[in-house]
Amino acid sequence: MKKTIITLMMAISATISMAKDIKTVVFTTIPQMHCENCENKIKGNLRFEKGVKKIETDIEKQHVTVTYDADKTTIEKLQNGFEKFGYEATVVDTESNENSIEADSQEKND
Ligand SMILES: [Cu+2]
Repeated sequence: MKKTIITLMMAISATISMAKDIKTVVFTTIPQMHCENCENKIKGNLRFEKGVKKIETDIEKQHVTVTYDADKTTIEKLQNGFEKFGYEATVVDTESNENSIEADSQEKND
């Protein structure tokens, strides 16, 4: 039984070290988004930024949620990306993906 647990833990840590550092950040923008055209403008421009995986917009909350590869870009670089097409992006929330949360808890177990 103990062997099984150790094998399992080794398999999990191998998976974590191989996993990419994918993170999520939520921005709010100036100017605000008003319609589908604004959303498309942000999505259409930002998706060309290096390391951007996914962009979700929410007009009601004025949120632009960007999933990005933290090995390839940073929040600052993403904000610079917004500036290129005339938007100022402010961070309202950040969250790490499941893998990095698991990696954190495993460190405590050691
Ligand atoms: Cu608009």
